Amino acid sequence: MRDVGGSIDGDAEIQPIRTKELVPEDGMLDYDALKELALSLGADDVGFVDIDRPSMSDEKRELEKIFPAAKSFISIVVRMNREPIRSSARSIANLEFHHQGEEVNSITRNLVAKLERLGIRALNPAMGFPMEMQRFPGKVWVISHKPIAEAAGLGKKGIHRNVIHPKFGNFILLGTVAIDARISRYDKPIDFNPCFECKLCVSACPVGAIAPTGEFDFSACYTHNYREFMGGFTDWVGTIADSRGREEYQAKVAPNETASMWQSLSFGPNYKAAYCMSVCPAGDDVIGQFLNSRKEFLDTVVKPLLKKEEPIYVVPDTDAEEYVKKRFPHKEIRLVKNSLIPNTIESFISGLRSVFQRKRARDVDVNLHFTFTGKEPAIAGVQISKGKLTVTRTHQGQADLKVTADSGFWIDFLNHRRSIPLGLLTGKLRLSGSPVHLLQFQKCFPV
Ligand code: B12
Ligand code: SF4
Repeated sequence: MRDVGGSIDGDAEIQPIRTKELVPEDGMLDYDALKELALSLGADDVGFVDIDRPSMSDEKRELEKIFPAAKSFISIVVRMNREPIRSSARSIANLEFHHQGEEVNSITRNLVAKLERLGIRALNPAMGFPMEMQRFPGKVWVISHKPIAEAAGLGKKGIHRNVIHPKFGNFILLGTVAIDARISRYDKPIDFNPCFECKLCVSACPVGAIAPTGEFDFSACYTHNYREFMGGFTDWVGTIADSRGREEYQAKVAPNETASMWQSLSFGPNYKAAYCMSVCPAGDDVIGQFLNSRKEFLDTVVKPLLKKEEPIYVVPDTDAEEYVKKRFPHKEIRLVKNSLIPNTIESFISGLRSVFQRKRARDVDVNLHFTFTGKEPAIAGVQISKGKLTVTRTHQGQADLKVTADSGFWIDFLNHRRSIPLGLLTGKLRLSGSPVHLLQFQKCFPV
């Protein structure tokens, strides 16, 4: 028996792993021994997924580029302390997010180290950051932990799109390790959703990002919650560059906002909200307080977040701006630039759904056929009908407007460097159909 136990990062007391148990003769990892290993390293729950499962196709495609040997996923859950996450003092919630985020990274890293010593190749994409920022503003994360955790039977996404563990509720962070070995048994998704559709998350979100029907306004959440992350930070740098002096800068950015940015840069970026997670009563360990007294739950958990006076970051002319004005008049609206403006045609097409403004689109009915020429040739179909968006890589049905554009021109137009009239004049843009439809399109995707 080979002992590969002992502390890896110096502070974890880890049981020695019995190699024969974990890696029997057939080379397939033993389900129970692997689970025990992950739990001994600090995971609160663990599940295994075969990478060839159809629901894993997106993740498999990503891993083929960086770790083609991958055969299985180890999905882990780490609990967070509830009261800090629920606190309306953001510094307290952020301390918990950051601490447990590091914990997930440390557990998955230690798991990789253990497995590597047994001759098993393993890889641990980050819990959150760092991400692949050269892809920004496209999909910067390498793999999505949520679908893997769901496939591993560790919970289901609730209306708020966070994974809810049946016992711990949504007060969890997720981690994944990809390995080049098969496991003797794989887990199945759980057959019920712990979300019981109370919709407290819908009412708590300060920017209205969560629809009662489960749609999610990515850009609203991202603009506010991630104000001190990549996109908001880029916008802040732009504000400094655009300001002619201290006075102009201070008229645009309050001293407490500058101080908050300093804090994020020094101690890790601070999330502005996450209220959807704070108020979710689902999960066996969590629900008791809600069932005992709904009124008390609302008074002590939900209302302090609703009442909190705080700056809310929104892009002008978006659903979020309208929502904050109506629902949270006591919260201070801070108008900021959209930081999800595409820099490639691919990020334009794939990012459309992330910036789509469902409510502004409720009376829009339009079918657009885009054809891009030049450096980045591509075609796309965009259909908007009664607040619903369909994006296709082909032209579907009868177009109300055909837009043929040089790809470089289109990116410049989206970034406010070129105008529609200039495009038409120079032949870089051709429209076939009523230009009114282009205005309708712009209404649904404010830039
Ligand atoms: C990108 C990202 C974000 C984005 C987008 C969130 C999202 N729903 O995808 C933003 C910045 C908004 C965000 C916010 C938060 N995040 Co985040 N985030 C991630 C990240 C990096 C990838 C998420 C992902 O895979 N998205 C894609 C798919 C799987 O997500 P989805 O739920 O199915 O939703 C998308 C699609 O369905 C689509 N969609 C939705 N509606 C519609 C409608 C139409 C018509 C179409 C076409 C598409 C479409 O758009 C959605 C958004 O992309 C992961 C870390 C990782 N590497 O996995 C953490 C992660 C998901 N985040 C996490 C957390 C904790 C948060 C926050 C609470 C942040 C915080 N600490 O303040 C909030 C919660 C917001 C929320 N309610 O979802 C945890 C969630 C833990 C859990 N219990 O599930 C994760 C897993 C990190 C971790 N390792 O634990 N996050
Ligand atoms: S707060 Fe209620 S509706 Fe929202 S995810 Fe949790 S259980 Fe579901």
